[in-house]
Formats: sequence, C-alpha cells, structure tokens
Amino acid sequence: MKRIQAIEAAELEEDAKCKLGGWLQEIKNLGGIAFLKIRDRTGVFQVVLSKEEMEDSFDEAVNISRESVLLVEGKKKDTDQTELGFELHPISIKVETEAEKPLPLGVVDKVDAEMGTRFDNRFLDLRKKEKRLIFEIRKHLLDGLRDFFTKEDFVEINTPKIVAAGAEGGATLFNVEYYDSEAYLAQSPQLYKQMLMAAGFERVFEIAPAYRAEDFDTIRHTSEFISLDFEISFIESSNDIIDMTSYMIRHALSHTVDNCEKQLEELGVEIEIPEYPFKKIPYRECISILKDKGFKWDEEPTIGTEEEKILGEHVRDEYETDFFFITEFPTKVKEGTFYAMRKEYDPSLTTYFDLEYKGQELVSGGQREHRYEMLVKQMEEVGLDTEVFQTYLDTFKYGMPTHGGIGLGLDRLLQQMLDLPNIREAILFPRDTQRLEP
Ligand code: AMO
Repeated sequence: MKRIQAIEAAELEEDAKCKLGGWLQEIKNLGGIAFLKIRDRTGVFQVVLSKEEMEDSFDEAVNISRESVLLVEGKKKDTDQTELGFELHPISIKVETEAEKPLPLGVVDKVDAEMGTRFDNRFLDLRKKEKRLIFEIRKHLLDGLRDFFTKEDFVEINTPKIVAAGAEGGATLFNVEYYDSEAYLAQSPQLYKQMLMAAGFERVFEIAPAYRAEDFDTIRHTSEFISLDFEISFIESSNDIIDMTSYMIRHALSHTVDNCEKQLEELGVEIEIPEYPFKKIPYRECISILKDKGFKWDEEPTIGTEEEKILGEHVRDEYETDFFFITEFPTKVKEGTFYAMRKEYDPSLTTYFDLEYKGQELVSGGQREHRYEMLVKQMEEVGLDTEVFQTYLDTFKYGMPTHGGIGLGLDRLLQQMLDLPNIREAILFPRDTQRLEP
C-alpha cells in the first residue's frame, strides 16, 4: 500500500484502510489504551492502541522513542476528538528508524531553546510548524516575484559568483583561492547586470546568493544572503526604477497574501500591500525630520540603524504606511558607489535611493553612469584602480544605453513581512561570523 498524507486520509470514508507515515511526536499511555500522535507535513494524526488487542506489541509500541519515523497501516475511524477529525486503528506499525535519546532539541516544547542550539540542530528546529511555515510563505513570495518579472518580459539571468573585483567596496570581500590568482565571492551581480545592458538584454533579473564579509553581528546582516536584482535600460530617470520597484513589491506581496491565507493566519501576520505611488522623501528632508526629533551627530549627519527606525515610525504615523523611498542620496554618502549617476543640476547629489520597510533598508538602487569618460572620472575621484575594472569598463565603450536597477535582500523582505526578530529565521542554514555549519 502506498503511503498517503494525513490530510488525504481525512477525506477517506469511515473504515477505509490506509497507510500513513511521520514522526512520533507524543505518546499518551493510559494503561489499557494509548494514543500515538504522529506528525507529517500536513498535520498531526492520532493512532489508537488497545492493550487487549495488541498484547505484547502494545508495550513495545508505547516505548518507541519520540521523533522516530513510523509507518502505520490501519483503518480510519471518524471522531470529533482530534484535529483532523479521524483516528487510525492500526493493523501494523513499522518503526522505519528509531530516534536516539535524548533529543538535542525538543520539537514540541513550549519554551523555545536558545538560538544557537536551534541553529546547531536546524533540521529538528525546522520540524516545528511555525518555523517551516516561514519557508512555505517564502516559496510563494518567490513565485510572486518571478510572476511579476515574467509578466514584465524580463529575462532571468545567472551571473558568476567567483569574481575578480568587487562591486560594493573592498571591506566586505571574501577571498577565494582561484588557481594561480586571487578571486572573491560576488557581493552583488550589479556589474554583470550592467554588462548585459550593453549586450542589449534591456530587462534582466537574478535571484541568487550574494556574499559579504560583514565583521559584525546584527539581526539584519548575514555573510550569505539571497539578493534579488533587476536592471533595465532606456530609462528616462531613476523614477522609472522606483516605479518598477514599487510595482514589483505590490505584485509580490499581493501574490503572497492571496496564496498564503492559511499560513499567515497561523503565524498571526497581516501584510500591508502599499498603495502606488510609494512615499518618497529626499535624503536632506530625512535629515531635517531627524533634527526636528532631536538627533545630533558629531560630524556629518548620517542615516544609520537608529535613524532608520525613527524615520520608519515617523512615516507610519504621518502616512500610515511601512514603505517609503529615501531619494537623492548625496554623492558624499554614496561615495563608494562609483557607478551612481549624479544629478545633472547638482553633482553633489546622486540619483540613488533606498526603499525602507518597517524602519529598515530593504532595497538600494538608482540610475547608473553610462558615459565612459564620466564613469572613469568618478572611479578616479574615489581612488579606484581602473585597470582592475577594465573588462567592466570596456562594455561602456561600444554603445551603452541609459540604465539602472536595484538590489533587494530577499531574506530581509521575509523578515520584515513576517515580523521575524532576526534575519536568520528567514534563512534555512544561515552564515555569519560565528557559523559555518550546518
Ligand atoms: P546594497 O549593498 O545596499 O546594494 O544591497 C542591496 C540589499 O541587499 C540586502 N543586503 C543584505 N542582506 C543581508 N545581509 C547582508 N549582509 C546584506 N547586505 C545587503 C539589503 C540591501 O538593501 N549593487 C547594489 C544594488 C544595486 O544598485 O543594484 C547593492 O548591492 O536588503
């Protein structure tokens, strides 16, 4: 007989024979009768054991260790005493594999274990429904994003993750031994997206890992994250990118809400679908809002974690939304970003923006400088060795359209959407300064 899932068994007629399988979550032994609660992906089902009917095998069955994998063939009996509306009267019980005792991490314990213990034993941690639901929602979020890009006629790309030069500055590069030369793990696919604009692709997107050697521990940074990037050409201004980003967010969130009603209800989460157009606040205006709120800086004003949080609260109070763009980043602030197009009327400002979500940066992007001479000039200004970037620079010499794009941290989006306390909860096997395993 083929194993079916608990939820499928619930649909069967009374007395139908079926085979179910899962992890033994709990045993309730009342002496003459015992209940096994077994969990599969779809729910927890109950198997009723009778000492009178089973004799010796009863004692064996009630002593099986928790979290062992069992296959049970039996008869379905309807009851209103269980979550799924049925219980199974067993014909045979097979212990597929027995779990060792004690478990390094409880699966149904009321109190959550320390985060370190949970992530050391992530496969057990993920047996908990509320942890697994996050990844079911993530799947629909990704579907929503891909669906958007398909509708908008984008090409999905994969760019190299072993690269010769960084896109986001040297400080966060991971070194890789690459035969006889030095290489790095890619921080962002940006330079490749741009090269594909020179190749005439016009609209590309990528969803792939990006690597940053962040040497600090925060609830919103990891060393490896999933970066969603798009790039579009023949744009008139960075507003075209802001618009595309806004439509993308709206589409992906609506798709998730439409497809994850059950999961979101179980997690007790409501997701805002922001109205178009999203609120835009120029950087200098953000600084004056912060000044009005009593912020003071020793040197130049900056927007860091605390500032972002306060701005997020301000926008929520004033405009009833958790989303807003910070626009017109000063050239000084985006100094490392040598490729940013500056405002024609004021080169001290760039066309770069961030999208903030619940007081945290979610997206960075803007219009790129597409004119070869200007790009070289900007690179020299920040002291970059143009030779290192020569293959990238060459693509600007033979016809490059106006273009721009964004990078979005997918794990951060999920973290903020579901109000997760730490970005690591949105990642199956996170990587940080302390963790390389599992
Ligand atoms: P930026 O460096 O701002 O921009 O990154 C874009 C987005 O990626 C996410 N992110 C991270 N998420 C988790 N852990 C990290 N260590 C981490 N670092 C970044 C954030 C961030 O907003 N090349 C540009 C994009 C572009 O202009 O196309 C870039 O990478 O959500």
